[in-house]
Amino acid sequence: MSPLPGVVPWPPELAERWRALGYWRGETFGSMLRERAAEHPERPALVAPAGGPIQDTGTTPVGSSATGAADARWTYGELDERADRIAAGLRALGIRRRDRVVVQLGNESAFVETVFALFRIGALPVFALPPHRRTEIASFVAQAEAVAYVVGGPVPGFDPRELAAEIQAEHPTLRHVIVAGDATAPAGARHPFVALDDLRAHPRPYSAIVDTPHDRGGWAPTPDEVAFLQLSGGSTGVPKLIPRTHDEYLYTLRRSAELCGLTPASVYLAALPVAHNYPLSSPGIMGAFYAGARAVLAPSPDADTALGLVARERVTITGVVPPVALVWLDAVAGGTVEHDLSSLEVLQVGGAKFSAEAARRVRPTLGCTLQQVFGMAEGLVNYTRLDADEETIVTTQGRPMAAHDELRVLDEDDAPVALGESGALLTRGPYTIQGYYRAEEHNARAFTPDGWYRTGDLVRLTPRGDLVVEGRDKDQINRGGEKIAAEEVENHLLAHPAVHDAAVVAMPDPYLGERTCAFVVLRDGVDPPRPVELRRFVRGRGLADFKVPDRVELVDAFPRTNVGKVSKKDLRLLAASRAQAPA
Ligand code: AMP
Ligand code: DBH
Repeated sequence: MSPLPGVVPWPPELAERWRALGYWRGETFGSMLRERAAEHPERPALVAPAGGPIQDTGTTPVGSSATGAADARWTYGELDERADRIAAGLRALGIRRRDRVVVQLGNESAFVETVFALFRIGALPVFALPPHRRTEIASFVAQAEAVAYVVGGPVPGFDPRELAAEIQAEHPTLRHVIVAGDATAPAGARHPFVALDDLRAHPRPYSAIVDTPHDRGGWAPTPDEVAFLQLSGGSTGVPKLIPRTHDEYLYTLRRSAELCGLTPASVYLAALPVAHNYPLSSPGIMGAFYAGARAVLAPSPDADTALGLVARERVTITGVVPPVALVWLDAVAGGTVEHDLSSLEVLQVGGAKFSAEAARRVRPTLGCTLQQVFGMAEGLVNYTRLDADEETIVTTQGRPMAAHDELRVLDEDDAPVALGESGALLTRGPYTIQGYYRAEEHNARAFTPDGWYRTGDLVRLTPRGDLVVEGRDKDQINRGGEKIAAEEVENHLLAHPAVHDAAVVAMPDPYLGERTCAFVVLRDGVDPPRPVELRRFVRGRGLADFKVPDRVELVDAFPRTNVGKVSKKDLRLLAASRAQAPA
Protein backbone atom coordinates (compact mmCIF):
# COMPACT_ATOMS: atom_id res chain seq x y z
CA MET A 1 0.00 0.00 0.00
CA SER A 2 1.32 3.46 -0.79
CA PRO A 3 2.21 5.55 2.26
CA LEU A 4 -0.46 7.65 3.94
CA PRO A 5 -0.44 11.09 2.28
CA GLY A 6 1.25 13.66 4.50
CA VAL A 7 3.60 11.11 6.06
CA VAL A 8 7.31 11.29 5.23
CA PRO A 9 8.07 7.64 4.49
CA TRP A 10 11.16 5.80 5.63
CA PRO A 11 13.67 5.66 2.78
CA PRO A 12 13.53 2.05 1.51
CA GLU A 13 17.24 1.42 2.13
CA LEU A 14 16.89 2.47 5.77
CA ALA A 15 13.78 0.36 6.26
CA GLU A 16 15.73 -2.55 4.83
CA ARG A 17 18.60 -1.85 7.19
CA TRP A 18 16.41 -1.78 10.31
CA ARG A 19 14.84 -5.05 9.24
CA ALA A 20 18.18 -6.67 8.50
CA LEU A 21 19.53 -5.56 11.87
CA GLY A 22 16.53 -7.06 13.63
CA TYR A 23 14.96 -3.85 14.90
CA TRP A 24 11.81 -4.20 12.85
CA ARG A 25 10.38 -7.67 13.08
CA GLY A 26 7.17 -7.39 11.16
CA GLU A 27 4.93 -7.08 14.21
CA THR A 28 1.71 -5.07 14.52
CA PHE A 29 -0.26 -4.11 17.61
CA GLY A 30 -3.04 -6.37 16.45
CA SER A 31 -0.81 -9.39 16.02
CA MET A 32 1.03 -8.66 19.28
CA LEU A 33 -2.11 -8.72 21.41
CA ARG A 34 -3.46 -11.71 19.53
CA GLU A 35 -0.25 -13.65 20.18
CA ARG A 36 -0.16 -12.79 23.88
CA ALA A 37 -3.79 -13.78 24.23
CA ALA A 38 -3.09 -17.09 22.50
CA GLU A 39 -0.01 -17.78 24.63
CA HIS A 40 -1.53 -16.93 28.02
CA PRO A 41 -5.25 -16.12 27.78
CA GLU A 42 -5.83 -16.38 31.54
CA ARG A 43 -3.01 -14.13 32.63
CA PRO A 44 -4.08 -10.73 34.05
CA ALA A 45 -3.41 -7.91 31.58
CA LEU A 46 -5.15 -4.85 32.95
CA VAL A 47 -6.44 -3.44 36.21
CA ALA A 48 -8.38 -0.18 35.97
CA PRO A 49 -10.51 1.84 38.37
CA ALA A 50 -14.25 1.49 38.05
CA GLY A 51 -14.99 5.13 38.72
CA GLY A 52 -13.18 6.24 35.59
CA PRO A 53 -10.45 8.80 35.55
CA ILE A 54 -10.30 12.09 37.33
CA GLN A 55 -9.92 14.32 34.33
CA ASP A 56 -8.05 17.54 34.01
CA THR A 57 -5.16 16.47 36.19
CA GLY A 58 -2.66 16.86 33.41
CA THR A 59 0.55 15.28 34.57
CA THR A 60 0.65 17.06 37.89
CA PRO A 61 -0.94 15.78 41.06
CA VAL A 62 -4.36 16.89 42.17
CA GLY A 63 -5.01 17.82 45.75
CA SER A 64 -7.74 15.35 46.48
CA SER A 65 -7.36 11.63 46.36
CA ALA A 66 -9.48 9.35 44.27
CA THR A 67 -11.83 6.96 45.93
CA GLY A 68 -12.68 4.74 42.96
CA ALA A 69 -12.04 1.08 43.63
CA ALA A 70 -10.03 -0.67 40.93
CA ASP A 71 -12.71 -2.74 39.33
CA ALA A 72 -11.93 -3.73 35.75
CA ARG A 73 -9.65 -6.77 35.82
CA TRP A 74 -9.14 -8.21 32.39
CA THR A 75 -7.06 -11.13 31.31
CA TYR A 76 -5.19 -11.08 28.01
CA GLY A 77 -7.93 -13.23 26.55
CA GLU A 78 -10.61 -10.79 27.67
CA LEU A 79 -8.76 -7.73 26.43
CA ASP A 80 -8.24 -9.35 23.04
CA GLU A 81 -11.89 -10.36 22.83
CA ARG A 82 -13.10 -6.88 23.81
CA ALA A 83 -10.82 -5.21 21.27
CA ASP A 84 -12.08 -7.63 18.67
CA ARG A 85 -15.75 -6.85 19.32
CA ILE A 86 -15.18 -3.12 19.31
CA ALA A 87 -13.15 -3.47 16.12
CA ALA A 88 -16.13 -5.16 14.48
CA GLY A 89 -18.41 -2.43 15.84
CA LEU A 90 -16.15 0.30 14.48
CA ARG A 91 -16.08 -1.39 11.14
CA ALA A 92 -19.86 -1.64 11.11
CA LEU A 93 -19.96 2.12 11.68
CA GLY A 94 -17.95 2.50 8.52
CA ILE A 95 -14.59 3.31 10.08
CA ARG A 96 -11.88 2.00 7.82
CA ARG A 97 -8.20 1.32 7.64
CA ARG A 98 -6.23 4.62 7.64
CA ASP A 99 -9.13 6.66 8.99
CA ARG A 100 -8.06 8.97 11.80
CA VAL A 101 -9.90 8.92 15.12
CA VAL A 102 -9.23 11.42 17.90
CA VAL A 103 -9.22 9.57 21.22
CA GLN A 104 -9.54 11.62 24.40
CA LEU A 105 -9.80 9.21 27.28
CA GLY A 106 -8.08 9.23 30.63
CA ASN A 107 -6.73 6.35 32.66
CA GLU A 108 -9.71 4.09 32.18
CA SER A 109 -10.11 0.63 30.73
CA ALA A 110 -11.99 2.04 27.72
CA PHE A 111 -8.77 3.63 26.51
CA VAL A 112 -7.03 0.29 26.19
CA GLU A 113 -9.79 -1.67 24.44
CA THR A 114 -10.55 1.24 22.12
CA VAL A 115 -7.02 1.82 20.91
CA PHE A 116 -6.41 -1.89 20.37
CA ALA A 117 -9.66 -2.04 18.40
CA LEU A 118 -8.53 0.87 16.24
CA PHE A 119 -5.11 -0.71 15.74
CA ARG A 120 -6.75 -3.93 14.70
CA ILE A 121 -8.75 -2.38 11.90
CA GLY A 122 -5.86 -0.16 10.89
CA ALA A 123 -7.56 3.10 11.88
CA LEU A 124 -5.23 5.61 13.48
CA PRO A 125 -5.85 6.93 16.98
CA VAL A 126 -4.81 10.56 17.49
CA PHE A 127 -3.82 10.68 21.16
CA ALA A 128 -5.42 13.76 22.70
CA LEU A 129 -4.76 14.34 26.40
CA PRO A 130 -7.50 14.75 29.03
CA PRO A 131 -6.84 18.48 29.63
CA HIS A 132 -7.19 19.38 25.95
CA ARG A 133 -10.13 21.60 25.09
CA ARG A 134 -11.80 23.16 22.09
CA THR A 135 -8.85 24.74 20.33
CA GLU A 136 -6.61 21.69 20.63
CA ILE A 137 -9.29 19.14 19.72
CA ALA A 138 -10.49 21.24 16.79
CA SER A 139 -6.92 21.49 15.57
CA PHE A 140 -6.36 17.71 15.79
CA VAL A 141 -9.64 17.01 13.99
CA ALA A 142 -8.77 19.50 11.27
CA GLN A 143 -5.12 18.44 10.84
CA ALA A 144 -6.01 14.75 10.73
CA GLU A 145 -9.40 15.13 8.99
CA ALA A 146 -10.65 12.83 11.70
CA VAL A 147 -13.79 10.80 11.06
CA ALA A 148 -14.52 10.10 14.73
CA TYR A 149 -13.88 11.46 18.21
CA VAL A 150 -13.92 9.15 21.22
CA VAL A 151 -14.66 10.75 24.59
CA GLY A 152 -15.36 9.72 28.17
CA GLY A 153 -18.13 10.77 30.49
CA PRO A 154 -18.52 14.24 32.01
CA VAL A 155 -16.23 15.47 34.78
CA PRO A 156 -16.81 18.49 37.02
CA GLY A 157 -16.75 21.61 34.86
CA PHE A 158 -16.42 19.79 31.54
CA ASP A 159 -18.79 17.70 29.49
CA PRO A 160 -16.85 16.33 26.51
CA ARG A 161 -20.14 15.55 24.77
CA GLU A 162 -20.90 19.25 24.50
CA LEU A 163 -17.47 19.89 23.10
CA ALA A 164 -17.91 17.00 20.66
CA ALA A 165 -21.22 18.41 19.40
CA GLU A 166 -19.63 21.82 18.91
CA ILE A 167 -16.65 20.41 17.05
CA GLN A 168 -18.83 18.17 14.94
CA ALA A 169 -20.93 21.16 13.87
CA GLU A 170 -17.79 22.84 12.52
CA HIS A 171 -15.97 19.86 11.02
CA PRO A 172 -17.89 17.95 8.37
CA THR A 173 -15.33 15.10 8.29
CA LEU A 174 -16.26 14.16 11.86
CA ARG A 175 -19.01 11.63 11.24
CA HIS A 176 -19.03 9.90 14.62
CA VAL A 177 -18.81 10.74 18.28
CA ILE A 178 -18.22 7.66 20.40
CA VAL A 179 -18.78 7.90 24.13
CA ALA A 180 -17.33 5.63 26.80
CA GLY A 181 -20.34 6.21 29.02
CA ASP A 182 -23.75 7.81 28.57
CA ALA A 183 -23.96 8.61 24.86
CA THR A 184 -26.89 11.01 25.02
CA ALA A 185 -26.05 13.80 22.58
CA PRO A 186 -26.72 17.40 23.62
CA ALA A 187 -29.80 19.04 22.09
CA GLY A 188 -28.99 20.29 18.60
CA ALA A 189 -26.18 17.80 17.93
CA ARG A 190 -25.76 17.07 14.23
CA HIS A 191 -25.84 13.27 14.60
CA PRO A 192 -26.74 10.86 17.38
CA PHE A 193 -23.72 9.75 19.39
CA VAL A 194 -22.61 6.14 19.64
CA ALA A 195 -22.03 4.32 22.93
CA LEU A 196 -18.86 2.28 23.24
CA ASP A 197 -21.03 -0.32 24.99
CA ASP A 198 -23.03 -0.73 21.79
CA LEU A 199 -19.91 -1.22 19.71
CA ARG A 200 -18.69 -3.81 22.17
CA ALA A 201 -21.99 -5.66 21.84
CA HIS A 202 -21.29 -6.36 18.18
CA PRO A 203 -22.50 -9.92 17.44
CA ARG A 204 -19.41 -11.08 15.59
CA PRO A 205 -15.83 -10.48 16.64
CA TYR A 206 -13.61 -8.86 14.05
CA SER A 207 -11.48 -11.96 13.74
CA ALA A 208 -14.53 -13.87 12.59
CA ILE A 209 -14.86 -11.35 9.77
CA VAL A 210 -11.17 -11.11 9.03
CA ASP A 211 -9.16 -14.08 9.98
CA THR A 212 -5.47 -13.46 9.88
CA PRO A 213 -3.55 -10.66 11.51
CA HIS A 214 -1.92 -9.71 8.22
CA ASP A 215 -4.71 -10.80 6.00
CA ARG A 216 -4.36 -10.39 2.30
CA GLY A 217 -7.70 -8.75 1.81
CA GLY A 218 -6.38 -5.42 3.02
CA TRP A 219 -8.48 -5.41 6.18
CA ALA A 220 -5.65 -5.29 8.63
CA PRO A 221 -2.62 -3.01 8.70
CA THR A 222 0.84 -4.14 7.68
CA PRO A 223 3.82 -3.57 10.01
CA ASP A 224 5.23 -0.72 7.96
CA GLU A 225 2.04 1.33 8.18
CA VAL A 226 1.45 4.23 10.51
CA ALA A 227 -0.28 2.89 13.65
CA PHE A 228 -1.25 6.19 15.28
CA LEU A 229 -0.56 9.90 15.52
CA GLN A 230 1.12 11.02 18.73
CA LEU A 231 1.28 14.67 19.79
CA SER A 232 4.32 16.84 19.94
CA GLY A 233 4.75 19.31 22.78
CA GLY A 234 5.77 21.56 19.97
CA SER A 235 7.22 25.01 19.64
CA THR A 236 4.81 26.33 17.01
CA GLY A 237 1.30 27.74 17.03
CA VAL A 238 -0.47 24.38 17.18
CA PRO A 239 0.79 20.98 18.36
CA LYS A 240 2.13 18.87 15.49
CA LEU A 241 1.08 15.29 14.87
CA ILE A 242 3.69 12.54 14.94
CA PRO A 243 3.18 9.44 12.78
CA ARG A 244 4.57 6.23 14.31
CA THR A 245 4.56 2.89 12.52
CA HIS A 246 3.76 -0.50 14.05
CA ASP A 247 7.18 -1.94 13.33
CA GLU A 248 9.31 0.80 14.82
CA TYR A 249 7.06 1.44 17.81
CA LEU A 250 6.92 -2.24 18.68
CA TYR A 251 10.72 -2.21 18.67
CA THR A 252 10.62 0.57 21.29
CA LEU A 253 8.29 -1.56 23.43
CA ARG A 254 10.50 -4.63 23.14
CA ARG A 255 13.68 -2.74 23.98
CA SER A 256 12.08 -0.63 26.73
CA ALA A 257 10.67 -3.74 28.38
CA GLU A 258 14.18 -5.16 28.39
CA LEU A 259 15.92 -2.05 29.73
CA CYS A 260 13.24 -1.52 32.38
CA GLY A 261 13.56 -5.12 33.54
CA LEU A 262 10.02 -6.20 32.69
CA THR A 263 9.14 -9.88 33.03
CA PRO A 264 5.73 -11.55 32.97
CA ALA A 265 5.71 -11.08 36.76
CA SER A 266 6.07 -7.30 36.49
CA VAL A 267 3.27 -4.90 37.37
CA TYR A 268 3.47 -1.46 35.70
CA LEU A 269 1.49 1.41 37.20
CA ALA A 270 0.45 4.18 34.79
CA ALA A 271 0.33 7.20 37.09
CA LEU A 272 0.42 9.78 34.26
CA PRO A 273 -2.25 10.09 31.54
CA VAL A 274 -1.74 6.96 29.43
CA ALA A 275 -2.15 8.64 26.06
CA HIS A 276 1.17 10.38 26.61
CA ASN A 277 4.10 8.70 24.92
CA TYR A 278 5.97 8.10 28.17
CA PRO A 279 3.37 6.08 30.14
CA LEU A 280 2.26 4.54 26.87
CA SER A 281 5.60 3.21 25.74
CA SER A 282 8.61 3.82 27.97
CA PRO A 283 7.90 1.01 28.82
CA GLY A 284 4.42 2.10 29.74
CA ILE A 285 1.30 0.03 29.46
CA MET A 286 2.14 -1.10 25.93
CA GLY A 287 5.58 -2.27 27.02
CA ALA A 288 3.90 -4.17 29.84
CA PHE A 289 1.58 -5.90 27.37
CA TYR A 290 4.50 -6.63 25.09
CA ALA A 291 6.24 -8.37 28.00
CA GLY A 292 3.10 -10.26 29.02
CA ALA A 293 3.08 -8.31 32.28
CA ARG A 294 0.23 -6.50 34.02
CA ALA A 295 -0.71 -2.84 33.66
CA VAL A 296 -2.55 -0.90 36.35
CA LEU A 297 -4.15 2.45 35.57
CA ALA A 298 -4.07 5.03 38.36
CA PRO A 299 -6.90 7.58 38.18
CA SER A 300 -4.58 10.24 39.59
CA PRO A 301 -0.88 10.55 40.41
CA ASP A 302 -1.51 11.95 43.88
CA ALA A 303 0.55 10.17 46.52
CA ASP A 304 -2.24 8.49 48.39
CA THR A 305 -4.02 7.14 45.29
CA ALA A 306 -0.96 6.06 43.35
CA LEU A 307 1.05 4.68 46.27
CA GLY A 308 -2.08 3.02 47.60
CA LEU A 309 -2.31 1.20 44.28
CA VAL A 310 1.37 0.30 44.47
CA ALA A 311 0.66 -1.44 47.78
CA ARG A 312 -2.61 -3.07 46.75
CA GLU A 313 -1.56 -4.30 43.31
CA ARG A 314 2.06 -5.10 44.26
CA VAL A 315 3.35 -2.73 41.60
CA THR A 316 6.97 -3.29 40.57
CA ILE A 317 7.57 -0.28 38.30
CA THR A 318 6.01 3.08 37.60
CA GLY A 319 6.99 6.23 35.73
CA VAL A 320 6.37 9.82 36.79
CA VAL A 321 7.44 13.40 36.06
CA PRO A 322 9.70 15.25 38.53
CA PRO A 323 6.96 17.16 40.42
CA VAL A 324 5.09 13.93 41.09
CA ALA A 325 8.31 12.27 42.28
CA LEU A 326 8.91 15.19 44.64
CA VAL A 327 5.41 14.91 46.10
CA TRP A 328 5.81 11.17 46.62
CA LEU A 329 9.23 11.60 48.23
CA ASP A 330 7.89 14.23 50.62
CA ALA A 331 4.77 12.24 51.41
CA VAL A 332 6.75 9.11 52.25
CA ALA A 333 9.56 10.91 54.07
CA GLY A 334 7.07 13.00 56.04
CA GLY A 335 4.90 10.01 56.87
CA THR A 336 1.73 11.58 55.44
CA VAL A 337 1.08 8.42 53.45
CA GLU A 338 1.94 5.02 54.80
CA HIS A 339 1.62 2.36 52.17
CA ASP A 340 3.63 -0.81 51.77
CA LEU A 341 6.03 -0.01 48.93
CA SER A 342 8.10 -3.17 49.27
CA SER A 343 7.05 -4.47 45.83
CA LEU A 344 8.36 -1.37 44.03
CA GLU A 345 11.62 -2.10 42.26
CA VAL A 346 11.94 0.82 39.84
CA LEU A 347 10.77 4.42 39.92
CA GLN A 348 11.23 6.09 36.57
CA VAL A 349 11.43 9.87 36.41
CA GLY A 350 11.38 11.76 33.13
CA GLY A 351 9.59 14.24 30.91
CA ALA A 352 11.53 17.11 32.47
CA LYS A 353 14.89 17.41 34.17
CA PHE A 354 15.09 15.75 37.57
CA SER A 355 17.59 17.46 39.84
CA ALA A 356 20.47 15.37 41.15
CA GLU A 357 19.56 16.54 44.62
CA ALA A 358 16.07 15.05 44.41
CA ALA A 359 17.35 12.01 42.54
CA ARG A 360 19.61 11.12 45.44
CA ARG A 361 16.59 10.82 47.75
CA VAL A 362 14.84 8.12 45.72
CA ARG A 363 16.65 5.00 46.86
CA PRO A 364 16.89 5.85 50.58
CA THR A 365 13.28 7.09 50.75
CA LEU A 366 11.42 4.65 48.54
CA GLY A 367 13.79 1.70 48.68
CA CYS A 368 13.85 1.24 44.90
CA THR A 369 16.08 1.93 41.92
CA LEU A 370 15.71 5.22 40.11
CA GLN A 371 15.62 5.17 36.33
CA GLN A 372 15.88 8.51 34.58
CA VAL A 373 14.10 8.70 31.23
CA PHE A 374 14.75 11.38 28.64
CA GLY A 375 12.42 10.73 25.77
CA MET A 376 10.33 12.35 23.10
CA ALA A 377 7.23 11.34 21.19
CA GLU A 378 9.21 11.88 17.98
CA GLY A 379 11.36 8.87 18.82
CA LEU A 380 14.65 8.85 20.70
CA VAL A 381 14.39 7.54 24.25
CA ASN A 382 17.28 7.47 26.71
CA TYR A 383 17.31 5.46 29.91
CA THR A 384 19.77 5.17 32.74
CA ARG A 385 20.53 1.48 33.00
CA LEU A 386 19.18 -0.29 36.08
CA ASP A 387 22.62 -1.65 36.93
CA ALA A 388 24.49 1.64 36.43
CA ASP A 389 26.37 3.05 39.41
CA GLU A 390 24.36 5.37 41.65
CA GLU A 391 26.28 8.47 40.56
CA THR A 392 25.44 7.88 36.88
CA ILE A 393 21.81 7.23 37.78
CA VAL A 394 21.39 10.46 39.75
CA THR A 395 23.45 12.79 37.57
CA THR A 396 22.58 11.78 34.00
CA GLN A 397 19.44 11.37 31.91
CA GLY A 398 20.63 8.08 30.52
CA ARG A 399 21.83 6.86 27.15
CA PRO A 400 19.96 5.93 23.97
CA MET A 401 18.11 2.65 24.01
CA ALA A 402 19.21 1.46 20.57
CA ALA A 403 22.78 0.66 19.58
CA HIS A 404 22.03 2.39 16.26
CA ASP A 405 20.62 5.60 17.68
CA GLU A 406 22.91 8.31 16.36
CA LEU A 407 23.50 11.51 18.30
CA ARG A 408 25.09 14.80 17.30
CA VAL A 409 25.75 17.70 19.63
CA LEU A 410 26.14 20.90 17.61
CA ASP A 411 26.92 24.55 18.24
CA GLU A 412 24.96 27.49 16.85
CA ASP A 413 26.62 27.11 13.44
CA ASP A 414 25.76 23.41 13.25
CA ALA A 415 29.38 22.44 13.91
CA PRO A 416 30.12 19.66 16.41
CA VAL A 417 31.03 20.90 19.90
CA ALA A 418 34.09 19.56 21.70
CA LEU A 419 33.30 16.36 23.58
CA GLY A 420 31.74 17.20 26.92
CA GLU A 421 30.58 20.64 25.81
CA SER A 422 26.95 21.59 25.74
CA GLY A 423 25.15 21.95 22.40
CA ALA A 424 21.97 21.26 20.46
CA LEU A 425 21.03 17.60 20.20
CA LEU A 426 20.22 16.07 16.82
CA THR A 427 19.34 12.43 16.38
CA ARG A 428 18.35 9.75 13.93
CA GLY A 429 17.91 6.02 14.24
CA PRO A 430 15.61 3.02 13.92
CA TYR A 431 12.58 4.60 15.61
CA THR A 432 12.94 8.37 15.27
CA ILE A 433 10.46 9.83 12.78
CA GLN A 434 11.34 11.21 9.38
CA GLY A 435 8.88 14.08 9.64
CA TYR A 436 5.73 15.38 11.26
CA TYR A 437 2.37 14.67 9.67
CA ARG A 438 1.30 17.15 6.98
CA ALA A 439 3.92 19.67 8.01
CA GLU A 440 6.21 20.16 5.04
CA GLU A 441 7.32 23.65 5.97
CA HIS A 442 7.96 22.84 9.60
CA ASN A 443 9.75 19.63 8.63
CA ALA A 444 12.21 21.62 6.56
CA ARG A 445 13.33 23.31 9.77
CA ALA A 446 12.98 20.45 12.25
CA PHE A 447 14.90 17.93 10.09
CA THR A 448 18.15 18.19 8.18
CA PRO A 449 18.23 17.04 4.55
CA ASP A 450 19.98 13.85 5.67
CA GLY A 451 17.26 12.97 8.10
CA TRP A 452 18.50 14.21 11.48
CA TYR A 453 15.79 15.40 13.84
CA ARG A 454 16.56 18.63 15.69
CA THR A 455 15.29 17.85 19.18
CA GLY A 456 15.57 21.44 20.43
CA ASP A 457 17.28 20.17 23.57
CA LEU A 458 20.66 21.35 24.79
CA VAL A 459 22.72 18.47 26.12
CA ARG A 460 26.24 17.38 26.87
CA LEU A 461 27.72 13.92 26.63
CA THR A 462 29.77 12.54 29.48
CA PRO A 463 33.02 10.72 28.63
CA ARG A 464 31.15 7.45 29.15
CA GLY A 465 28.45 8.34 26.66
CA ASP A 466 25.64 9.35 28.96
CA LEU A 467 23.51 12.40 28.26
CA VAL A 468 22.98 15.32 30.58
CA VAL A 469 20.15 17.67 29.63
CA GLU A 470 21.36 21.24 30.06
CA GLY A 471 18.46 23.24 28.68
CA ARG A 472 16.58 23.97 25.51
CA ASP A 473 16.92 26.02 22.39
CA LYS A 474 13.28 25.59 21.35
CA ASP A 475 10.73 28.21 22.27
CA GLN A 476 8.90 26.03 24.72
CA ILE A 477 8.13 25.91 28.42
CA ASN A 478 8.40 22.57 30.22
CA ARG A 479 5.93 22.90 33.06
CA GLY A 480 6.66 19.84 35.15
CA GLY A 481 6.68 17.62 32.06
CA GLU A 482 3.84 19.37 30.29
CA LYS A 483 5.17 21.12 27.22
CA ILE A 484 3.84 24.53 26.23
CA ALA A 485 4.76 26.19 22.94
CA ALA A 486 5.29 29.88 23.67
CA GLU A 487 3.93 30.86 20.27
CA GLU A 488 0.65 29.08 20.85
CA VAL A 489 -0.07 31.01 24.05
CA GLU A 490 1.20 34.27 22.52
CA ASN A 491 -1.31 33.87 19.68
CA HIS A 492 -4.15 33.57 22.15
CA LEU A 493 -3.03 36.69 24.03
CA LEU A 494 -2.72 38.60 20.75
CA ALA A 495 -6.37 37.87 20.08
CA HIS A 496 -7.30 40.18 22.96
CA PRO A 497 -8.32 43.61 21.66
CA ALA A 498 -6.17 45.46 24.20
CA VAL A 499 -2.99 43.48 23.52
CA HIS A 500 -0.41 44.93 21.17
CA ASP A 501 2.31 42.30 21.68
CA ALA A 502 2.95 39.26 23.86
CA ALA A 503 5.97 37.14 24.75
CA VAL A 504 5.74 34.00 26.87
CA VAL A 505 8.75 32.61 28.71
CA ALA A 506 9.58 30.16 31.49
CA MET A 507 10.10 31.31 35.04
CA PRO A 508 11.75 29.04 37.58
CA ASP A 509 9.56 27.16 40.02
CA PRO A 510 10.85 24.99 42.86
CA TYR A 511 8.11 22.43 42.39
CA LEU A 512 7.25 22.32 38.66
CA GLY A 513 10.73 23.29 37.49
CA GLU A 514 9.23 25.93 35.24
CA ARG A 515 6.02 27.87 35.04
CA THR A 516 4.86 30.31 32.40
CA CYS A 517 5.18 34.06 32.54
CA ALA A 518 3.54 36.16 29.82
CA PHE A 519 4.87 39.64 29.17
CA VAL A 520 2.30 41.85 27.50
CA VAL A 521 2.52 45.25 25.84
CA LEU A 522 -0.87 46.94 25.64
CA ARG A 523 -2.19 49.06 22.80
CA ASP A 524 -2.05 52.81 23.25
CA GLY A 525 -5.09 54.43 24.73
CA VAL A 526 -6.91 51.28 25.83
CA ASP A 527 -8.49 50.78 29.18
CA PRO A 528 -5.81 48.47 30.65
CA PRO A 529 -7.10 45.00 31.53
CA ARG A 530 -5.82 43.50 34.77
CA PRO A 531 -3.47 40.50 34.47
CA VAL A 532 -6.12 38.21 35.90
CA GLU A 533 -8.52 39.28 33.13
CA LEU A 534 -5.98 38.36 30.50
CA ARG A 535 -5.55 34.94 32.09
CA ARG A 536 -9.31 34.52 32.11
CA PHE A 537 -9.42 35.57 28.48
CA VAL A 538 -6.90 32.91 27.48
CA ARG A 539 -8.77 30.26 29.43
CA GLY A 540 -11.98 31.36 27.73
CA ARG A 541 -10.42 30.62 24.34
CA GLY A 542 -10.86 26.95 25.16
CA LEU A 543 -7.44 25.48 25.67
CA ALA A 544 -5.83 23.13 28.15
CA ASP A 545 -5.63 24.69 31.57
CA PHE A 546 -1.90 24.06 31.92
CA LYS A 547 -1.30 26.50 29.06
CA VAL A 548 -2.97 29.45 30.80
CA PRO A 549 -0.08 31.73 31.83
CA ASP A 550 0.75 31.37 35.51
CA ARG A 551 1.71 35.02 35.60
CA VAL A 552 1.00 38.00 33.37
CA GLU A 553 3.26 41.06 33.52
CA LEU A 554 2.33 44.29 31.77
CA VAL A 555 5.36 46.11 30.36
CA ASP A 556 5.86 49.20 28.20
CA ALA A 557 8.20 47.50 25.74
CA PHE A 558 10.20 44.29 25.33
CA PRO A 559 13.96 44.13 25.68
CA ARG A 560 15.52 43.64 22.23
CA THR A 561 18.58 41.84 20.92
CA ASN A 562 21.20 43.62 18.78
CA VAL A 563 19.27 42.71 15.67
CA GLY A 564 16.02 44.01 17.11
CA LYS A 565 14.36 40.69 17.98
CA VAL A 566 12.50 40.29 21.26
CA SER A 567 15.11 39.04 23.73
CA LYS A 568 13.51 36.06 25.41
CA LYS A 569 16.74 35.58 27.31
CA ASP A 570 16.34 38.95 29.00
CA LEU A 571 12.65 38.29 29.57
CA ARG A 572 13.48 35.00 31.28
CA LEU A 573 15.85 36.85 33.61
CA LEU A 574 13.15 39.41 34.32
CA ALA A 575 10.61 36.64 34.92
CA ALA A 576 13.01 34.90 37.30
CA SER A 577 13.49 38.10 39.28
CA ARG A 578 9.73 38.53 39.57
CA ALA A 579 8.95 34.86 40.24
CA GLN A 580 9.17 35.47 43.96
CA ALA A 581 6.80 38.46 43.96
CA PRO A 582 3.08 37.91 44.52
CA ALA A 583 1.20 37.37 41.24
P1 AMP B 1 7.70 15.90 23.25
O1 AMP B 1 8.51 16.25 22.03
O2 AMP B 1 6.50 16.73 23.46
O3 AMP B 1 7.41 14.45 23.32
O4 AMP B 1 8.59 16.23 24.52
C1 AMP B 1 9.88 15.74 24.60
C2 AMP B 1 10.75 16.73 25.29
O5 AMP B 1 10.59 16.63 26.71
C3 AMP B 1 12.21 16.50 25.07
O6 AMP B 1 12.63 16.99 23.83
C4 AMP B 1 12.79 17.30 26.24
O7 AMP B 1 12.76 18.68 25.98
C5 AMP B 1 11.79 17.01 27.35
N1 AMP B 1 12.24 15.92 28.23
C6 AMP B 1 11.79 14.65 28.25
N2 AMP B 1 12.42 13.94 29.20
C7 AMP B 1 13.30 14.76 29.80
C8 AMP B 1 14.26 14.61 30.85
N3 AMP B 1 14.43 13.46 31.51
N4 AMP B 1 15.01 15.69 31.18
C9 AMP B 1 14.86 16.86 30.54
N5 AMP B 1 13.96 17.07 29.55
C10 AMP B 1 13.19 16.04 29.18
O1 DBH C 1 8.60 13.95 27.57
C1 DBH C 1 8.38 13.05 26.76
O2 DBH C 1 7.79 13.22 25.70
C2 DBH C 1 8.86 11.67 27.11
C3 DBH C 1 9.54 11.44 28.30
C4 DBH C 1 9.97 10.16 28.62
C5 DBH C 1 8.63 10.60 26.23
O3 DBH C 1 7.98 10.81 25.06
C6 DBH C 1 9.08 9.31 26.56
C7 DBH C 1 9.74 9.10 27.77
O4 DBH C 1 8.84 8.30 25.69
